[in-house]
Amino acid sequence: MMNRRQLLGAGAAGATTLVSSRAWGQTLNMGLPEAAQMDSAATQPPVRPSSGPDYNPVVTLNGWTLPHRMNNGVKEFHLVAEPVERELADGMTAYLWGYNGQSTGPTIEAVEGDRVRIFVTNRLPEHTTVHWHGMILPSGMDGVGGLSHPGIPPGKTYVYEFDLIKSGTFMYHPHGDEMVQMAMGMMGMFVVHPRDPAFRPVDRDFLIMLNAFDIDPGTYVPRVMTMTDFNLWTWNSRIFPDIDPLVVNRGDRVRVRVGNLTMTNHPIHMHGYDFKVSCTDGGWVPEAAQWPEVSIDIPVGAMRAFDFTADHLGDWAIHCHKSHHTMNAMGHDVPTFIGADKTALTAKIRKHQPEYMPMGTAGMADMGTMEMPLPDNTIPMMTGWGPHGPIEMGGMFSVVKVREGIGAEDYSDPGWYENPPGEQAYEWTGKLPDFASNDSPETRLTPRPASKG
Ligand SMILES: [Cu+2]
Repeated sequence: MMNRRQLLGAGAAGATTLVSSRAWGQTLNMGLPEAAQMDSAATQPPVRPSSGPDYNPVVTLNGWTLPHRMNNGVKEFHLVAEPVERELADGMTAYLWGYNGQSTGPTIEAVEGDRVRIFVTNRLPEHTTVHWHGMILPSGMDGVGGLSHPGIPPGKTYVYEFDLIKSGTFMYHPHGDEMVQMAMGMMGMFVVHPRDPAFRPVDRDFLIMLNAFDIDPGTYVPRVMTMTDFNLWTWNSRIFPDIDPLVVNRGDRVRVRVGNLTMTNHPIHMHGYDFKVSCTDGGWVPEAAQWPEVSIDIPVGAMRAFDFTADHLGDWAIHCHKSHHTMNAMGHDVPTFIGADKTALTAKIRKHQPEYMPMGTAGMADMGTMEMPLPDNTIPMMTGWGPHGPIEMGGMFSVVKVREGIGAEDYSDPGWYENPPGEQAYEWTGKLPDFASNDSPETRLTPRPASKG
């Protein structure tokens, strides 16, 4: 007579060939895998594979990779959908919904050909599902609540199980009360590495999920009914100046994978380089079909990965090219005062409000240096200090830091780049300094053509 464990095992065995029901019964029914938790918004080091095919793991900016366990040849993961507190930047925390302690959720990494079993426990106050965006899988595993399977009720755990038949960059998010749950921060990325480690290998592989929130200054919970007028544009639920830099050793092959689960497109622009789109969430782009770009538009509900070789030393901005998306918590119904003379008005207002500051008549750059008292739990619209002054950015902005001598596993911030003599814009004071005619190969990317004559 079989006990309950053996019966469960017998049901799940299906067509697999096993030595004895007792042996696999013990391994198959291990109970729920541990649900790892993360309490930090710091970028966690990449997790090298401990078994199976080798691959170069990804680095999720201000994120982490979900651990797995092997169970009878199946990679098992445990996602927990739950309310989380996420530090968007120093001085601003949001009350979101996410996975395993964070929003965005942890990155799932596996290998083409793997079978994965993903336990999803719902600790939200309403049902949820997980849709595996871009994956080719059985219809009933697709995670559309009501269509693929019933919603996962609060307190319950569902199991998704499927084979990873192709490599690439995919995403996961709820497909039940989707508008609310995604506005609350529920999303993550799912990277399937090629089975052949020699297929388009890179040395550094960064992941960015574009997301957005509408959180009034001084409050903690996003407005979930906002459609387009978000005030916080985030990468992996993080805003500049606290998005970590992309640290790269000179000469590295680098890939940046960018997913977009916001409600608008984001043209991601990287300075100092040109690059090519190597992969979409539909698959790898054949090399003959790639063309050079310096900005790539990431459409809504899509992923684009681009590759480049890090030949050029320096601190290179990488950001969304929609200028409103590199601002933090700003209001959009503010009048424009460019060119207006507020002198007389200022005198009148100051009779009643002595601290009044006239703003905006000469542009808004003074916002970058001003230290006005702010409500609790917000950060300035334009902020961040570089080696040469205020950077006046926010939101979707970071820096690619290319240096000599960065160790293979080192992602720590190397500080600011020091421009060599002759390689930094300078003030004209009436005559050119000596370095202006310096022909040293270190200070020129291309040698000056020999003069004719
Ligand atoms: Cu944008």
